Amino acid sequence: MENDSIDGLILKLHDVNAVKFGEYKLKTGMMTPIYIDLRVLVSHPALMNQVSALIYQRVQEEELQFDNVCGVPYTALPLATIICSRHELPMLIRRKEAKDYGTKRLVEGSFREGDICLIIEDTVTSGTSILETAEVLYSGGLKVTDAIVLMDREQGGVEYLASKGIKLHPIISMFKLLNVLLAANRIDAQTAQSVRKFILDNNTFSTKGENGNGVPAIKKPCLDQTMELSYGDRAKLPDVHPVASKLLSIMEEKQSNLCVSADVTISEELLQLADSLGPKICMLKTHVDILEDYTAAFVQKLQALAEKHNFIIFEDRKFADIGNTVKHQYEGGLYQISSWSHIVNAHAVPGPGVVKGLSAVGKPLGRGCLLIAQMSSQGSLATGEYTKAVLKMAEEHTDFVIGFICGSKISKRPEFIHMTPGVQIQAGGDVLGQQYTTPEDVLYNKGSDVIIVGRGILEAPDRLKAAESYRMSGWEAYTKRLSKVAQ
Ligand code: 5BU
Repeated sequence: MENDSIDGLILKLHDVNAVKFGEYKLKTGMMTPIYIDLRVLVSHPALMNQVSALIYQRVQEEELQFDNVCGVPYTALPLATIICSRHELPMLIRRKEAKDYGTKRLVEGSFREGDICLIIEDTVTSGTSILETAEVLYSGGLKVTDAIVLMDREQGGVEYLASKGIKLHPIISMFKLLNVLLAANRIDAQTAQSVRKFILDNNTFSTKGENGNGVPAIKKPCLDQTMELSYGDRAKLPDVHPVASKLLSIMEEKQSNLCVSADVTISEELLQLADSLGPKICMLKTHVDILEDYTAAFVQKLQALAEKHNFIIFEDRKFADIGNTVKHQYEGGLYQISSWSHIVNAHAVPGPGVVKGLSAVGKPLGRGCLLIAQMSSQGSLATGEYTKAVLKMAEEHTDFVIGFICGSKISKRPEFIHMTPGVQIQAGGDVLGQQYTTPEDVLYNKGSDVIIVGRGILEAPDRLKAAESYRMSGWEAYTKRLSKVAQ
């Protein structure tokens, strides 16, 4: 099915007020922040035709086999009528109440015992309306194998109907609808996020199962279905850490997901790099312990440049000791890292104490921390179960941990930022086990958020030109990813 036509339809449905945001009560009694009211469709004939055409297109794509068609009364009734009239398909009408005279039939139209009837519905929440109609059809001797719905609220209808032997084919899903409205600036990120949370928290099928209604409990909808937000939208999420929010806003504003790894050994050269590449980057990564001439005055100048060019400072210290020791390493010693670096990182090897120790120092200062979930070097032990344990540790410390150093996206929480080192324009490696992959691969295929580039820029004949080319390819890969996911 063409994406453009679905996107256009969603916007039109919003135009005619068939999609409303606020506080509404559903038929089930549940309060909802989004209400879909497709009853208004009958006042918009062009829209009626468009919806009917999309439903029929879906019937063809799925190669559905059936003998007659029934629209769930009342909203889907005219849709079924248009489809059946245009394609000369036999239609059935389900009565809501049997007449008390004449035939007393609940299903109008002619059919034979064992005929398969395709059900058409406008909106599905739990799937009970479709089942009610199916049960009336069953009592008349018909069979139901498939149903098509224009709008699926993704609250368990598909699973519930599947458990009853009916395959539901949705045309528009709730997450798709939110994506399109958000991309067109019809709603803001907060609204989209609160609706998304509501949908995930209110799966009628999984809760029914717990209540012993004979419906097996299943997991909530898979988070893979969640929408991909832009950096700017993620910066505004209610639960995002202030440092993550700042970084994401910078990325959006400067159209840059490039972090330069300023691995030079003379402080003046580092400052020059920061000043010249500052406009191209969202973040500057340092290893201050490789500087030959570190001074407190140097970090003051670096902070001033971070202000001037609006970038975040990340000292790649990789803390990896017990909580009490990392506290001292972070706060004290020669470098007093916590006083100037917005972000630091840590290995999870010591257990949660390392995060707790760093957090005791960094949290009051409003700093953030990345956990090293994977490494770019060959033979790294940070893989598989270890990576999963790091993810869990991060989820338990979201007041301080803002994301990961990793090779690919490991968490679906949009509040976490994924950063990947080992990036060059051409894949390859160095003699000491560093492994490189390309900006396109990291951002588009692997779903990471930030590319960390050192020698790819530092060893280029023109560092500024190289930085601009990494910035551009990183941004292009990210925008391509956003448009891919808006499906
Ligand atoms: P390169 O010159 O682009 O290879 O530099 C990569 C930088 O990222 C360098 O400072 C490393 O210390 C850092 N790094 C990395 O390469 N791989 C990792 O897994 C981690 C950090 Br963690």
